[in-house]
Amino acid sequence: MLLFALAATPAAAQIAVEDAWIRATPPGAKTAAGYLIISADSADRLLSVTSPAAQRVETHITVHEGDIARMREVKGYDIPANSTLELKPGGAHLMFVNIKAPLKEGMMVPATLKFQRVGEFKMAFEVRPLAGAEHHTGEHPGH
Ligand SMILES: [Cu+2]
Repeated sequence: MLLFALAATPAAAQIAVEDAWIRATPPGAKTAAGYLIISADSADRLLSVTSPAAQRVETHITVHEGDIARMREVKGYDIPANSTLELKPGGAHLMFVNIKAPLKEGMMVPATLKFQRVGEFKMAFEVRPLAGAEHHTGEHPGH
């Protein structure tokens, strides 16, 4: 009876991930930005991310200094209990560094998220087109 009771105990903390995607890369690119939304029912911290598609994955934030947006590496992200952490274009993002092959639309890129509380969480990012809500090439008046 005791063993049965222990086995039936549900996991204490849960993490859910949605809308995980990576921007497709132009030829020769060494880095790619990844985005996702993480929900946690207990306070947790995303410590690090690894992926077989890149030499390393850094956790970045975007800091605005006047008109200039700069990326800065941070040591992971806190996720308060019953809340979501949203990594999105123009804000916090994952930076896949030294990618091993170009990322093309429709590919799935596996990754492992490491959390302080729930431990490792395996998931995959969908590669989406380069031209999206935010793109930096062409079409700017005055260029
Ligand atoms: Cu970055």
